Amino acid sequence: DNVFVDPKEKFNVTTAELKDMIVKHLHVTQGTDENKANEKAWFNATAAAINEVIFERVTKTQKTHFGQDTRAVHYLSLEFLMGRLLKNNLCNIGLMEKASEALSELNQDFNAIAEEEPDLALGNGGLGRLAACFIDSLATLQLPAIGYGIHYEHGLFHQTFQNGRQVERPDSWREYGNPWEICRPESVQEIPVYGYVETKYDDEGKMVKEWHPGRIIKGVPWDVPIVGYGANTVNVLRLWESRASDFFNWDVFNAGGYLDSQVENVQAETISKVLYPNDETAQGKELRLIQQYFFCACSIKDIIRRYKRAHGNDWSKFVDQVVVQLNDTHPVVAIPELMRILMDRVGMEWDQAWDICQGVFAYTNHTLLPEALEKWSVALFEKVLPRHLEIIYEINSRFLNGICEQAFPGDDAVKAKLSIIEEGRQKMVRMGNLAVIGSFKVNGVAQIHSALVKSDLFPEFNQIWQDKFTNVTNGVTPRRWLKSCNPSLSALIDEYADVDWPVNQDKIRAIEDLAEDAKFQKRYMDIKHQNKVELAKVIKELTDIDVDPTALFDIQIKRLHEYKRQQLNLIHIMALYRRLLQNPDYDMPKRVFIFGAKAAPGYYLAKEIIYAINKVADRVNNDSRIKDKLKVVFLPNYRVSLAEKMIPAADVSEQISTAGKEASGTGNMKLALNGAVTVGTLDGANIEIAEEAGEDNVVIFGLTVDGVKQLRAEGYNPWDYYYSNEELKAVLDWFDTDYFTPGKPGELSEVKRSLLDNGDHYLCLADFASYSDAQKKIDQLYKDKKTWAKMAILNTARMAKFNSDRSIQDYVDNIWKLEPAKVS
Ligand code: 26Q
Repeated sequence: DNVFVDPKEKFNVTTAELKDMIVKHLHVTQGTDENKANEKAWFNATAAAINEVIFERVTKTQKTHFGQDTRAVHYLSLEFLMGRLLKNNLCNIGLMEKASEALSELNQDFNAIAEEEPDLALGNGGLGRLAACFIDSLATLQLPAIGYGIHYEHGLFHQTFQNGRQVERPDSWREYGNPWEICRPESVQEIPVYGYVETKYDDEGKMVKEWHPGRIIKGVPWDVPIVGYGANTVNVLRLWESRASDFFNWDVFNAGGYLDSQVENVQAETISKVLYPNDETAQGKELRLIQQYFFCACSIKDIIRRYKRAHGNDWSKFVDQVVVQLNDTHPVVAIPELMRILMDRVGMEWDQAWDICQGVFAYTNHTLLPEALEKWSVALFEKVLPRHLEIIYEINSRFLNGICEQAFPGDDAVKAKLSIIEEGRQKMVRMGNLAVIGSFKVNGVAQIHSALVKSDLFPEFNQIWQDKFTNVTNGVTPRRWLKSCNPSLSALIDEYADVDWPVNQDKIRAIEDLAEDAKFQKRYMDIKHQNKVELAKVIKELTDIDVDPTALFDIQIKRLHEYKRQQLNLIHIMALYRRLLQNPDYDMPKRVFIFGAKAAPGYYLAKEIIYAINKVADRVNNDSRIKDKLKVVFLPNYRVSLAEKMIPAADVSEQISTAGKEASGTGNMKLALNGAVTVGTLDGANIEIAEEAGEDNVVIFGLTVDGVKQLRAEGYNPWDYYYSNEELKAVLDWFDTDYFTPGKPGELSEVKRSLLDNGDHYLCLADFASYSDAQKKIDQLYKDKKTWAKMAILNTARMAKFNSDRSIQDYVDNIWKLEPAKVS
């Protein structure tokens, strides 16, 4: 039953046939020919050719799911950070080699053509990329699933550096069309916003609520096919685009007010115009609330439409057929929206509607940072969604007077804490509390994080509902993050592991036995070296910096955030630089520190840290005294497609967040899988990575979660560390000089200030000495080539736990209760 079919065996398309298909599309879809076509046209024609196979499978999959009336998961997320799709789709349908052959026989460079594709950057970072890995795994595991999100016109901004400072430019990923999406006009939805609520009484004297919306927005769905590995199941990602409603404003238009009617169009289209570039900080912006509601309302209507097609007005099976996973609190307004539809449209009583809601929604928490917990002012909510606010009040009062009163009789302090409404000068709606009260399961994303969700974030809710809180450790898809981004290492693994390792990742354990085999070590490290040569070329192209591929490549790639502590990495680099200046024979292997990170445009200190890294890089890279022993590279515009080039070339993976702050991390998993040794704190999934890889194959440093709590309780004073560590003091004082910004002393002082005057919130100084020792240990290990190769190999061999297929199977077993559906 579970016989694995190598994707390569799946479609018996020959290279010659594929060539004909590509050329045909050059003619009929691109309106050009083999002689005239540029690389963009070749890319589009190649995509169109493989879409012949893919869209066939979309239809088959949907027919199967409808025919078998399967239960399905609906993954609601404001973000899907998909990256490029050409190679991934080719990999998953097993046509990678043939497509590459076909194009080279047509005298085209396959890699150059793949580079033409813009990233689908419809997300900020970890949370958005997790959603992308999850829908890949859902399709691979042949599970009935649909991803719902927003069809942003502009994804995450494009980053450049001007004089070392971040400059943002808009990202226009579909300016010239996108071959992977199809519009579904037959499934358009109309979404109300604004207006007021009228209370009425029907014939039987029952109170009914009628929402008179101020505006109607049209939601247009675009479907992106999600090809499972082996292409048995091809699910879809459905992205909603906002438009002005057709029937609105014809009066104004006909009365000659053409321009006035355009204002409404512009406002409606603004909703899906741009992705908010913040992560981990929620600002209460009206447009953001409308974005959230718009896509939730479209998605809930779509779910109900599909359910009704199978079950008509019989609502009794809804909770058996539908589960909705909420990716953080961002889509939580879906809960009151479903209540509204069930009561105001279907005519259900409260209890029945509430039972359905509680049977349908589950919520994933991705952060404990207080600034990231979403709150909306009651006044704003009332203006945009007046009926939803009423429903939220009702949910709240039933909870406080019912379950909460039973659990904590008369305890007003607990009630104030658990209330969905925060009282104060500005009343606020707490989306986290609504999410917990309205969901049947709440999960964190790594063991330690889930434990902290229970003990620190929602302890009273955990007391009320012990079975509600659970853990699902994150994962990443080995198809994109090993097979397709690191083809040489994959080919080596193919020789020793069964062909099905991309789905049964524990098969890679086969190379454990070879970890100390000199020949295998050489082959493994030769591949690593070749990947570093390739990355060195990219570095040269993007920054004009020359780096030596025999040097240790040390990589920190993630959003720029104080808690992720790129500034700790920076002060350690400065300490190394100082050691080399003081002692040119200072014993360390050549090292290249490589960064990739975007800062939220409004995050002042994050941008100062980027500037400081760039300025230190300038000085260090051009200082002949240190003889290239140290290089610092900040690659601009970090994104999925750049990650795919950096990760296979990493020797060291920097995972150095303050303990208790990084919910999980997923870059840590990708880097370890590709043989990088983690330098990390005991935070998020680092803990589980260390367990799996083995304590000897990672380098752990710094305070633990308990250590952090204890230090804070004692009263943390960064000045103590400044005065007691001569090197640390010298490095911090360097920020105030003009050493890195000639003629402009003090340009980097903000970084120092945040670490001293402003209290060093993330304990960089407390962890500095331990971090520096960890790096010395890395230096020693790297010098011993055999030991290093063994560590790298064992990291690759032992990462099976972090396959997102395992994460999805955990969701299926503990939360979703889904069955796979075989598509013939
Ligand atoms: C909220 C309100 C308004 C505007 C923006 C936001 C917003 C957007 C994105 C808040 C947070 C995010 C993103 C959070 C995120 O990426 N969290 C990361 O999730 C990963 C997947 O679970 C974890 O591995 C990381 O540890 C966590 O930081």
